[in-house]
Amino acid sequence: MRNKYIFLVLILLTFFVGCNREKKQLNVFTWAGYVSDDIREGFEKEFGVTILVDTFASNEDLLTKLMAGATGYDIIMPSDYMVSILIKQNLLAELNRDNIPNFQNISPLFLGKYFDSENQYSIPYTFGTAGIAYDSAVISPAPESWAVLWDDQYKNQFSMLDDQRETIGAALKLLGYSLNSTDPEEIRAAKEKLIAQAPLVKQYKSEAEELLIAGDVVMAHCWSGDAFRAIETRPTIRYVIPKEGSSQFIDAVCIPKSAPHKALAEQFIDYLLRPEVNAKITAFTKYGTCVPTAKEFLPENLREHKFIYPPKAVLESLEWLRDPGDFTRHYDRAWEEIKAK
Ligand code: N2P
Repeated sequence: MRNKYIFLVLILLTFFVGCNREKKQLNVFTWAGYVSDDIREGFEKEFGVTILVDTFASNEDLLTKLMAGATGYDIIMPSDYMVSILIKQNLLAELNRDNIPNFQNISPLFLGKYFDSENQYSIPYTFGTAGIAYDSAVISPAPESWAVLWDDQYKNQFSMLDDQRETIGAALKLLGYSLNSTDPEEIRAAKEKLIAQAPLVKQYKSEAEELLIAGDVVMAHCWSGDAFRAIETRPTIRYVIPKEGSSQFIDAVCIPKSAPHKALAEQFIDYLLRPEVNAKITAFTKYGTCVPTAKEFLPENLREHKFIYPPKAVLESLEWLRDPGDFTRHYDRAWEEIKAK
């Protein structure tokens, strides 16, 4: 009898010691090229944990995974309109501000937005735009319109974002409509446009900078920071926001309701909001910082660059993507048909 107890105690002890030795793991689900090694390693060292980063190509990919019951994620980075959808679906945890004292470092310009008016569920990570990146050594004069992505002389030499709202959005803009159209006729027209374009498209890919850097394409429907990153390797690359207008976004940091390590996730958010860490986000992603004091830690060329801060006239041509509610199924269906081509 006694031996049995000793045996049991030994087993339990081994189990607990084993558990303790295992480091806590923070699981981050985000866009490609969004969390640099130095940001990850800085947190890992200071907090004695490991961070695992997994990536998605679009907000809809993220939503699909979460709706399918993915429960391992502690940190996710949806864009603005997807924050509203996730709140509505009851998939986000409320942030405890007591654990995020650096919240005060955020510029009010990026707080209280339509998608989370009290910032109960999100803090801003970066902001940017969508447009066209092109190699000025090959394509000249500079394109001005989305129409260049329908020019058959560039057949097989360009990519489109693998993102239903952005890509249908580009076609809607070309046609003179809103990114947030809820008119079935307009969605049909945009869909027809994109079906006609499909034979020209080399690839639908959200990580467009990879194609630009490899020289697989000379032009890409692309997000601003990713174009900016491609320039480091290929200095002839330029970025333009077409005259018909485009999208702008704020990508947020949220904690899913199902997060296994909520307190640690809040510590991570607080860490991201330290000015010197936040500067590393911009230095790496080439998207804008929402922490004004981070600018002190940024090289001159990243403080006011026009890729990050477009001129006023361009800004005025930009729209935010919004949650179209039940109408989303029209976008879903159109996208399925386009991708089937
Ligand atoms: C970064 C992608 C930016 C995300 N590679 C656009 N919301």
